[in-house]
Amino acid sequence: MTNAARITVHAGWEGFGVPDFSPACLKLKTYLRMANVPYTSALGDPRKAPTKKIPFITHGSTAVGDSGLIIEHLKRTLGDPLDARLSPEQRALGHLVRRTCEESLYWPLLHARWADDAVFPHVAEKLRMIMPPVIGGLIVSKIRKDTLRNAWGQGISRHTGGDILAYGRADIDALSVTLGNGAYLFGDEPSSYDATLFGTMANVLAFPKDGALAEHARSRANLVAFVDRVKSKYWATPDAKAQ
Ligand SMILES: N[C@@H](CCC(=O)N[C@@H](CS)C(=O)NCC(=O)O)C(=O)O
Repeated sequence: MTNAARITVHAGWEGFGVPDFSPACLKLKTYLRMANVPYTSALGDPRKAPTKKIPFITHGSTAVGDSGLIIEHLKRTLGDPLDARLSPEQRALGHLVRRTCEESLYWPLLHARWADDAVFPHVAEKLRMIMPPVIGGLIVSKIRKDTLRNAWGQGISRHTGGDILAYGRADIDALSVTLGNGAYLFGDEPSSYDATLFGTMANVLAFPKDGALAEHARSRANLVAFVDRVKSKYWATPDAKAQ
């Protein structure tokens, strides 16, 4: 795929053994790698993003936010090397996989990272890396408060820890059965939906590593092998940093 205008991905960054510890950011960067689209990456500040969330991209003079909308934009402007071959049934199943990752399993993962007082300091430490030195701690506390308010609004944190875990485990099991024994969701070549599955599952497995959600994910050998496969094929090199 050729690309005249430069693409900068404003996203998260490496941490906890994953190339980007934001599932949506890791999905987008993996999509770009799978589609063979060159990009550089920059630390993403949600406050500067079109949707106030990361990732967002600048592509020439155009800025686009939201990993799903960005991928649609890339397909429109650069072509669709990964998904063009998929049947309507595969697209429908891929869509359900994507929604399960992003709208369902996202929440137990968020809860595991942000709600537990023993786990959150590790997240805070990573966030502090892009914060101003003196007031950075206060900003991180505010982000945590807002995130936990969102988790309450969505409903996940109104449940017991056991129920939240059961909710996440059920999603992991469904993803494992859907993936089956193939290399990727739809055969030997990846689709955009594999990028999504990787963005989520690599993060579930990575952090919190000792948590019950990761422990359950480790028991699903095909998901573990899938994450290893995508990592070794598409993440042999780190991101080139934007100047
Ligand atoms: N639907 C969005 C979700 C992106 C998202 O949840 N981004 C998080 C980081 S993982 C974020 O920017 N959070 C900052 C905030 O909510 O203020 C996408 O796929 O891009």
